[in-house]
Order: sequence, then C-alpha cells, then structure tokens
Amino acid sequence: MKVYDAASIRNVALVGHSGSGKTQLASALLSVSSMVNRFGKVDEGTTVTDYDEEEVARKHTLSAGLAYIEWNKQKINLIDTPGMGNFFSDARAALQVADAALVVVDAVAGVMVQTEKVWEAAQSLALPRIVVLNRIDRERASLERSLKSLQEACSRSVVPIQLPIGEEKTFKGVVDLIAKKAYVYQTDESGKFTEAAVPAEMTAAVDSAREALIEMVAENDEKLMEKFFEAGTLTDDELVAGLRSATIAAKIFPLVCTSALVNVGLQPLLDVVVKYLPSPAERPLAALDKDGKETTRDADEKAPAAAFVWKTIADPFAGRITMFRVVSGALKADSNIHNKSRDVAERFGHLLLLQGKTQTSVPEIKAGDLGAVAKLKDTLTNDTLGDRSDPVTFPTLKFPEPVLSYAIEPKTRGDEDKISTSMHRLEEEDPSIKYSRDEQTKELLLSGQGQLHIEVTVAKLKRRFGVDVNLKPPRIPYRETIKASTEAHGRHKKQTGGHGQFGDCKIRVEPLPRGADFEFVDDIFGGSIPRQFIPAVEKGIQETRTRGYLAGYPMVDFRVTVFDGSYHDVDSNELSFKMAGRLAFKDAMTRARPTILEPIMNVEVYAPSDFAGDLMGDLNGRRGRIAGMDTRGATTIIKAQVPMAEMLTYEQHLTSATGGRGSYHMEYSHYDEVPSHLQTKIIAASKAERGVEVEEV
Ligand SMILES: Nc1nc2c(ncn2[C@@H]2O[C@H](COP(=O)(O)OP(=O)(O)OP(=O)(O)O)[C@@H](O)[C@H]2O)c(=O)[nH]1
Ligand SMILES: [Mg+2]
Repeated sequence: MKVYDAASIRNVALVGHSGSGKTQLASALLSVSSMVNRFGKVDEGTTVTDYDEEEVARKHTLSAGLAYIEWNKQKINLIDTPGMGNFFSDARAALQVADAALVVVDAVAGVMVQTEKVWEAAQSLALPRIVVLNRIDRERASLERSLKSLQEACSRSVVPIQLPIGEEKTFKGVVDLIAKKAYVYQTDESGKFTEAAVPAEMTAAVDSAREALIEMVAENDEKLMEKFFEAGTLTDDELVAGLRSATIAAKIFPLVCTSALVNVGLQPLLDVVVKYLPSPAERPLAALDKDGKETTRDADEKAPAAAFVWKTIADPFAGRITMFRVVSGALKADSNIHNKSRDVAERFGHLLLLQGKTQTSVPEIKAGDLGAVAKLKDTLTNDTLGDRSDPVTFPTLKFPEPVLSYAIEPKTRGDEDKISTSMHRLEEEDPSIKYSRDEQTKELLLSGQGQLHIEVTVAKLKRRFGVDVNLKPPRIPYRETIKASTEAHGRHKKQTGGHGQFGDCKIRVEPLPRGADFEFVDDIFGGSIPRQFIPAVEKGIQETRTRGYLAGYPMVDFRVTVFDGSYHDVDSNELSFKMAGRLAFKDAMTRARPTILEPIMNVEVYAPSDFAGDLMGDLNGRRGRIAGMDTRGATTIIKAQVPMAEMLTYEQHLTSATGGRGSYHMEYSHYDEVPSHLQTKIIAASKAERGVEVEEV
C-alpha cells in the first residue's frame, strides 16, 4: 500500500436513512475498484464494512466502518455509517472527519427522517454533498419523485448530473449529463459496462436536464453568469470547473444514480468523487488555538503532527483500537506522541489502515489520511494527538444524553465486577451509552438512545466479553418538584448521657423554572448558625432531595434558602445540622405541594400520507400533542410532543401500522407535570418496587 499525500486523498462519509443501501454501496464500490475479489452482500453477511457479528446478524450497520479504494491514482477513504436513529452519533462523528458526504437515498422512498437529520448535520459543517439515488432497480423507484422530496426537504440545489437508463427492473445504466455519454451495464452484477451514445429516445430529456444543470451552475458564479448570458450556454470546461467549485462550496449538490445490488453506476460515481469532491489539501479543518479560539489547520505535511481521535473500538483481544484523522504533519510507526487533551505521553506501535476488519500495517500516515492504532494507554475519542509544543487541538464531538434506561442483572451471580469492567470499555467505544447504579434500588442501569441501542449493547456485552445479562423493563427517569413556596423548621436534639446533639435551622423553599435544577442560598446573618455548619445543612437537604419525597425520584427546579437557626456551644456538630436540614426539608414538603415530572419527547413521524389520520389518532391516544403537519410528495410528516412513558412501544406499533413504511425520530425535549391520576400509579409502583423507606439516624 502506497503512502498517499493530502492532494491525492478523498475522505467521504456514506450517510442516509437505514436501508437506503450505504453498506451495499460501499461493497459494490470496493468490488468494481478491485479492492476485494468478491462482491459482498449485506443479505449474505459478506460485506467489508458490516463485519461485526451483531451487524451481520441484524443486517444493519451499528457502528461506523472504514474502507479504502484506490481509483485513478487517488485514495478514497469511505466511512460507512449507521442509518438507524439510535446510532446517529457515529454518523455525526464520521461527518466531522470527512471532507464530503455521499447522502444515499432510496429511490422508492425518497427522503426519510434520517436523510433530513444527516443533511442538517452535514449542513452545520458546511460539508460538500453528493446525493446517491440508489435502489433504482426496484419497483416504484422514481427519480422525479425522489428529486422533488430532496428539493423540498433538503435543498433546492440538489441537481441531477446523470439520468437513469431504463427504470425499475430494466434499469441498466446512466447517462452522464456533462460528457453526454451513456454507460450501459450488463445487469448480471458483474459491474461490466460499455460506453455508448445517448439513446435516441432520451436525447430530449438529456438536453433539458443538462440545460437545468448549466443554469444552476451559472447562477452560482457571477463570471459564469455573464458568460451564460452572452453565449447562451457554458463550455464543457466552464461547466466542470463551475460545478466543482459550487460543489466544494456546498452550494450545489450533484445527484447520481445507482443500483448497489445489481452493480450499476458505481464506476461513474467513483469518477465523480475524484473529480468533484475536495481533497483534504483543499479543506482546512476547524481547530482551536492555545486559548481555545477557533482557527483552522491545513493538511500540510510539513506542519507539526496533529491527529484527531474520532472513534474508539473496544476489542476484547486487541484491546482498544483508536481511529484518527491525521490533520497535519505525519504520524510514524514505532514512535512517541503526546496526547494533548490529557497531557500524557503515548507510544505508537504499528500504524494501521483499516479495510473493514482487515488491518494493514504501514510505516507512516500523512496529513489528510484516516488510520488507526492499537493499544494506546490513555487515549479516548475526542482527544488530540500530536507534538507537545504545538498548541492546536480539535473541536470535540458532542454525544447525545441517553433518553432511556433499563435495569440489567447478571444471569450468573458474581458477574457484577465483570459487567462493570466490560461496560466501562463499551462506554469508551460508544459515549452515547451510560452505565450506572441506582443508589436507592441498587439496580444496575444501562441507559442509551432507545430500545434497540440497549439491546445491541447487551448483545455486545455477551459476544465480546462473555457476560450474559437479563434486561428488565425500561425505567422512565421521572423527577419530582414543588409547586408552592413555604417556610419550614427542622430541629434535631438528642440528649443521651454525656455529650448531646443539637442542630436547628429554618428554611424557605421556592419553585424555580423548569430546567433550573437546584439552588442553595445561605442567608444567615448574625451567626444564628455558625459558618462551619452551613454546609452540613446543605448536605442534609441535598441528600434528602435526591432521594425524592413522593416516589423516590430526584427533586429538581427549586431553591432552598436557609435564613435562621440556633446552636448549642457544646452539643452542636455537623451531623446534628445535617439532620436538622433533613428534618426542615421534610417539613417543607408537607406544604410545598410536591408533584411528579416526566420527560416529554419531540417526535417526528414520516409515513405515506394514507396513514396520517390513524397515526395522529394513535399519538393522541399516547397523550401526545400534535405540533404540526407537513406533506412532501406522498409522505406526511407529523411533529408531536409525547411523554416518553407512552413511546416505549412505538417502534413496534409504527412498523406494524404502516407495514414497515413509516419511520420516526425522537429526542428529549423537556420535563412536564404528570397528570394527577397517573401520579398515583407511579407512586404505588415505586412503593412496590422500592419497599418502604427506612429513615436512618
Ligand atoms: N434492489 C436493491 N436492493 C438494494 C440496493 N442497495 C441495497 N439494497 C438492499 O437493501 C437492503 C439494505 O441495504 P444496506 O446496504 O444494508 O442499507 P444501509 O443503508 O447500509 O442500512 P443501515 O446499515 O441500517 O443504515 C439490503 O437488503 C440490500 O441488499 C439496490 O440498489 N437495489
Ligand atoms: Mg449499513
């Protein structure tokens, strides 16, 4: 394997809705470029990028996978990403280290919920995008309909640079609108094709599509606009140059046509990637200087070495595998490097290029390229590696907070320690999961982005680390709060033989706005409580509020002010004031109208319009509030706010109600009060689960 320099590299992320064919596309691209001998299939579990056992079993990408292709003396790094919403953070991470995205769209379904999510994410990074309209060989595939949905949902500037030859089962090639040539394929999956003239019956359509493309390119460049008005058209060279710069500037999004399963249109796509997408040399990456100010870093080999870690894999045998982009300079095998985010030294052994799970050891990886290294001691995702004297670091990835928790218990007694060490490593691999222990129930909690995310994590735990756990029903992270202000008094006094205990405080509690969490204010003047005991009062209140009052959920969104109290010269101590704080708090709760809060989710449902009425009825039944409705072609988008407790079974419902044609996205919005009849149930359930609280003194 040659070592490539920045100008000969393209880093592209394959993103899009689940099932649009990203993994199959990566497989077909690897096959037509002879990087692999065999044309791997998702359905047969033989692709390069879905190599994890869990991915093979589920036929879905669950974690970003790397592959590379050599094409026209260039190296194309592909990052195949998961399309399922639960695993979005990996797609987001891939976009951060790519220089462009291939947005893969199913030509039958058009834009779907995750298409829009990845589009927004790419937009926020100003990333160049090519739309790959895939699965054109399928029944009801349509360029026209898909393009309309793309133009409505993503950008007016999505424009075909190819037209498909034939449709549905007869799809057999593409016409290149720029070169005005046809590529006609043998539709036997061999990927063999011949170049031909534009079919006679397509000339009118090709001319008008080419005209539309030229106009769009001219519109995006003043000089070209002038030429266009003078000459009535653009030359081929002007068209290519104009399209390239508008694509790199993320002003125009060229659309190409493929079938990744029948193996049609892949070589022209590779040509488009090389010709129209920027190399790292043309795209400085965002960086932070020594004061944390935003700057950029060029992919300059001569600059100090700097690499950004965008992903970590927890391998039970090889240990940690750290995946990075070399942003500037070069990394060399068998060398020392500094982890600038943690200020520790690290040592590289082998430097690796990844072709799926296959690792190739290389002596050097230069600026602009993607690579990996095994067995670093302290380095994790989001770290910057490089020269110690070079102050630059890179903006970090933000991982979503978990939205759902399940209690887990080991199938084998005594496996708790093993769970903890293995989960710790899985958390390193996937920062969007969290493992914790519920201090009250002593249960082990696994939190993540959704049911599937939790299930996959549990499966990884078993397959990779040999730990088998049972999943208990999901837990809703309820909170408690108060609705009224009040004052309260707590006095702790004990006289047992010699040394007594004495603590006494008065507090005021007041509700705060949602999301304010908790505030403690010390408003003691004149020493009615000595300084050194105030923290003890706070501690007593803190401990009590986290254990909740009604149903054992943490209390939030209120302020406690301690404003008076008294003490005893001999008998007062920390413990006594802690107890006084606790008693005052409990007293306050009897008048502060405590209540239970539940998480409310923002939900977006995409489905064929025929189902819209039923789906809205169902969301209403789930205590949802419909916030808006939109139609895009034949698809209706419903936006609603629904309590999380009602959404636990939604995935199954949507699939069965729409025959698998609906999709949805859900994210946390805010906390809101639970209706009182449901509060009674929550309190009863919590009592049954946690037993009666015993107050320890
Ligand atoms: N007919 C047809 N089927 C395709 C095509 N591309 C992919 N498929 C099939 O569509 C299904 C999904 O393909 P994948 O490549 O796994 O889709 P993906 O986008 O990677 O999905 P996630 O990994 O879940 O995000 C598989 O059964 C593929 O064989 C295509 O061009 N034509
Ligand atoms: Mg996939």
